[in-house]
Amino acid sequence: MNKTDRIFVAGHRGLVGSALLRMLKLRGFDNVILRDRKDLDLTRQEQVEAFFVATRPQYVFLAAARVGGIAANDSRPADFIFENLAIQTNVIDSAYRNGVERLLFLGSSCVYPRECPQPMREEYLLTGPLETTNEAYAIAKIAGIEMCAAYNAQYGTDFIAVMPTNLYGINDNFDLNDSHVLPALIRKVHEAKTTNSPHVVIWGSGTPQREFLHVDDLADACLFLMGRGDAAHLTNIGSGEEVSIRDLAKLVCTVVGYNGGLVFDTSKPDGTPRKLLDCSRLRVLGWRHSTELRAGIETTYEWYCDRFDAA
Ligand code: GFB
Repeated sequence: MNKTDRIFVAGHRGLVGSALLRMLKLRGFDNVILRDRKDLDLTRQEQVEAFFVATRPQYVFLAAARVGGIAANDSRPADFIFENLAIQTNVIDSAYRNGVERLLFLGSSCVYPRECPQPMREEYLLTGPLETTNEAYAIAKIAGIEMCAAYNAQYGTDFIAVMPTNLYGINDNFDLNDSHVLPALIRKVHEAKTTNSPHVVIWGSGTPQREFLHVDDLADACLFLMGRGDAAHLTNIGSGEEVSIRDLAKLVCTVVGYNGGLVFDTSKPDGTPRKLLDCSRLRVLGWRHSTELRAGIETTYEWYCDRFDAA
């Protein structure tokens, strides 16, 4: 990828897309193509085709997606399967028809089977049943991964897919119903502290394990892979470190400076018990994450306070 190449970041307002955009700008890529949703609806095939014909991007980061935490996935499976299938089908096909040199598709670690051996290697894809709380989303993402592979096989395209672990960072969604666990905990604990509440409610049993990666590390890994001819069709991206939801909640309390208790609401789902990625495929290429979890939560919490607390 050269600094003057035309690069389309699909989904540049989201957690991942905005991190990709920051990193591309920082590294001097000055020909980045962006569209807001009101100007380009990626779920509409004609709009996407016309956009690709008009702009002819050479590289595409496909970070546009309907995403959400466990409750959003569980309660709105139709939105998650329709929007993701539509967006990725339109963008991947238009990328092929308009000669895109390389496309990077964002998958998710929830594409692996619920009872997958840990840590999860790329070849474990499609070897068992999925976690039910995010099955619709996972099936859409698997279709995107398979679509990239099918276009590469039949048309000789160079479309790669990455599987990030659970992500967090600035520009995340802090809505208490729809968000992922880390932004939800930052907000809940901060609000408990400011209202002198004696405890914070944590969904589920607190025993599930999750692996977290700061979104700036994910963006760095995506640029790293986009620039390498030897990147595999499928690559896991994670930190290699797991934490239980209970310990994560305690860490957020420490960062926020909250001394109250934790109450576990077991009427809420736990989701998959573990989903630790095996990242040896990426490691042998020489990439490793640089932001440790505590430091990443600290900067995200600072950003949250600047952004929302003043308001
Ligand atoms: O981050 P999260 O929503 O998604 O939840 P998943 C992770 C764990 O944190 C679950 C618990 O065991 C939740 O029950 N948890 C505790 C909370 N308190 C909270 C809270 O206040 N809010 C939330 N959201 N969780 C998603 C998938 O799964 O991960 C998506 O649904 C996607 O498909 C994404 O793969 C990365 O890790 O369970």
